[in-house]
Amino acid sequence: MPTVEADPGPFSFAPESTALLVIDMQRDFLLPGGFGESLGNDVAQLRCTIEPLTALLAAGRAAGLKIIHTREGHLPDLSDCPPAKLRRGPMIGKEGPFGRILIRGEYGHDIIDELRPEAGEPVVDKPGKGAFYATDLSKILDNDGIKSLIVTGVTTEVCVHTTVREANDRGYECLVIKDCVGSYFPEFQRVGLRMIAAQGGIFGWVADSPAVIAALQE
Ligand code: TIU
Repeated sequence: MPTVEADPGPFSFAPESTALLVIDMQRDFLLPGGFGESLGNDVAQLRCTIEPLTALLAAGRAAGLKIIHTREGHLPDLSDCPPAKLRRGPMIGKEGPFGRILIRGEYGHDIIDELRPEAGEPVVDKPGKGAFYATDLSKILDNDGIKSLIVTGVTTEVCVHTTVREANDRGYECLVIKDCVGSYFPEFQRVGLRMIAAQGGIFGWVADSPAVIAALQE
């Protein structure tokens, strides 16, 4: 069984029951000139994940891992966007540089070209930060007998954390890949990763992508 050197200890996984989860690698969050940058964020903090994630995706596909992508966003009429979210994110649904911000079907809502899903890879549209809330993710994982998740994407302390915390509660073993998750805030990236593996791996493990790729190629 592939085993990865991880924090707080070795992470072993069976490829046939492991999914590689790619969270919200969307143009609205990652493209220069996009929504994320318009809020004053430095998208370079997220874009540094693209290259390692491209390599990890290739290795995951070659090893036969199930690949699942997610996108955060809402219906065009915003009927699935809680008023409380809209109050603190009044730009959601407004016309942005890449179409209506975080609206399904818009150019900015879709996944960046470098990490385009391949045919047959599920793309889970989610209205919230977590990938389980109001989605079919749990059914998709159950139907394929998935027990372990290798988790990547953005942002570390928001959508990645929410998803991993719930996945852990649901009984999945989660390995978060530190160079394949990104935060606009270096401090949150550092502390967000520490939180996962602290206390003996309170809700997961943390490793870097070269260690996972090496384990997949063993
Ligand atoms: N995908 C995700 O993390 N959505 C966010 O809104 N993240 C922020 O950090 N804003």
